[in-house]
Amino acid sequence: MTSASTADAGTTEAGTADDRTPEGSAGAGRIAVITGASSGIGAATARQLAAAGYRVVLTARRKDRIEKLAAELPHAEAYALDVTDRAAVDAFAASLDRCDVLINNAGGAFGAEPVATGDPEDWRAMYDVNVLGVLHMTQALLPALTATGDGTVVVLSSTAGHAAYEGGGGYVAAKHGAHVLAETLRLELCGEPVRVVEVAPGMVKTEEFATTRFRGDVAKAAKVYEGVAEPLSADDVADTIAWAVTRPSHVNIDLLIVRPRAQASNSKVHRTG
Ligand code: 8X3
Repeated sequence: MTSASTADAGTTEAGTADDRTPEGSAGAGRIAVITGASSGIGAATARQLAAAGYRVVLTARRKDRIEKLAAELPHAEAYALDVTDRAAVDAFAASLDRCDVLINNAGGAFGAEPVATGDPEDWRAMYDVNVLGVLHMTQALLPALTATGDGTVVVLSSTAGHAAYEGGGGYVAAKHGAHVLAETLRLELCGEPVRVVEVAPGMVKTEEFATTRFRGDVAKAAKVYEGVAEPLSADDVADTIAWAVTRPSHVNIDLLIVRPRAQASNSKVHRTG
């Protein structure tokens, strides 16, 4: 068990319901840390890894949300954490007894302006959370991941990390950064007992992604998914993450690009109506 409950004042532990038996056994005795676990893909991944038998450590800035989710899951803990705060990340890492899997999910898009008019502060914030957040968590947990003899780092990039699109701006730039971070890390860790997996989702309809990007403009956010019969759900993406993580240790799924059938590229989407 992690020692999250005994760490600093920012720490909370909730819902270690040891009387509930997880459905799966792939993760038995293993600990998975998930960033951005308060909603969307992060929360869905926490549910699926918990179902696979992992003890999950949910991290996010919104303590109330991760505490609530942790209380619903078997063997789950919540730890309030901002991945852009290096000192806080280091304190978190020091509170763990072990870490087998790190899911770098925290991220997001702020704004959809063209490059000519994008706000540099938005660009900075996106670089901070989508790239430096991954760097902080990975650097801090790499010793623990290596020590297990079978560690896995997952980087949630995006199709925005593989192709540019108008209005993608700082998000496209930051996700390209996350993509090459994963690629570089995989090269550098070759020979070490740590896999590096990148999952790059396309159009995923979550409660927050587009609304955050459009600064709370719900109508604009809804337009993103307008006429698309079945955008991906957070569960669809979590399913691919859980699959990649639960492959045998010697199998490294380098990169999964996951889109809905109706989306052939970032700019080619089939819409009806
Ligand atoms: C989200 C995919 O197309 O909005 O990461 O950039 S997209």
